[in-house]
Amino acid sequence: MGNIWGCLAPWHRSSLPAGLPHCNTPRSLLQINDSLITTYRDHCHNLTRGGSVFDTMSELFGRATGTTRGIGGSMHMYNKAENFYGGNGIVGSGIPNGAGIAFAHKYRMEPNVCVTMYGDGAANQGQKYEALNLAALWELPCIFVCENNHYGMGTAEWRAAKSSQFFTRGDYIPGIKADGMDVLAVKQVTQFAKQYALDKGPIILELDTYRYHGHSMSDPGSTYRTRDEINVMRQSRDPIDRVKKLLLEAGVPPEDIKKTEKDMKKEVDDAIAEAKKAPEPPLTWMWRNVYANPASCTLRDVGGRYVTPVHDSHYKDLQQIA
Ligand SMILES: Cc1ncc(C[n+]2csc(CCOP(=O)(O)OP(=O)(O)O)c2C)c(N)n1
Ligand SMILES: [Mg+2]
Repeated sequence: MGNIWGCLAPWHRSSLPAGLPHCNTPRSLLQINDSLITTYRDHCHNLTRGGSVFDTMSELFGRATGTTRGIGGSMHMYNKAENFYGGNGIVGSGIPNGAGIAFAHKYRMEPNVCVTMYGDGAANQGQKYEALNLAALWELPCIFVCENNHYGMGTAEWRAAKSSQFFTRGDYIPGIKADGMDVLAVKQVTQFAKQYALDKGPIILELDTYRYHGHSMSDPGSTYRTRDEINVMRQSRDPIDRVKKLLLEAGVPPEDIKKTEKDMKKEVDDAIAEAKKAPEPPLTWMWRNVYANPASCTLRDVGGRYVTPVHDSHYKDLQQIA
């Protein structure tokens, strides 16, 4: 933990609705040209948009080899080349941004949608309703995905939301509720939603999932629910166990599944070991991506000193480490 910069959004096994972000064919499934924007729980999304376990772990450890070169941290992973717009620490802020990205797709007459994800806690925010209004008014190709894991920060959905039927809370925007722990259900509902969004405009998907852990390091996750509830969820709904069961039923040999699991654990362990050895970003990168043209201004730092930030083109060392 001591190695990780910023707030750790735990890499929950079930926090990303199974099956959503990466499908290549046919065209009605999500493609890499379809945009994705999400909450601060962005680690798995990064993996589905060109990221590796190594660059994800590097980012968590604040290393220069990270997805955002070690200066973004847990909640700020992006990949512009793969149309992944983050990753954002501000709850709900991805919702209007997602509507904006969908606007860009429509404006450029691209056959693509923007998948815009938010949590059940964020679903009560005012900015969501402004974004839904414009998305509906302009028939933007946006799939709004409410990742309903039933809990917010130190609280439960029933304490925070008058209605927890999040798929109905788009008023004039239609919604579907699906089991977010069922990879095939998510695939199917996403396929439908993409076609709908392209033909008619925005749609809401509420994907029912579950958060095994507390919200973050300061939330033990046990003050607003029982341990029994968590155990029952793990035993009956875990998305990975369900896929395993499906594979076994389809005749995949158990030893093949075991080998895959072993290989994946090794890949993660190796990536962690490598990431820990990687260099930290140099201090000169501090101002990168903060100002479009930082050389043209002078800044006063917290110590009252005046500094002139260096322009991005001076960061030759970036290429050396990248
Ligand atoms: C605008 C804003 N308000 C408050 C916070 C603090 N905060 C971080 S996460 C969170 C709860 C979000 O719950 P939910 O949307 O359900 O997401 P989950 O953690 O369940 O994935 C809060 C209140 C924040 N980051 N941004
Ligand atoms: Mg939640």
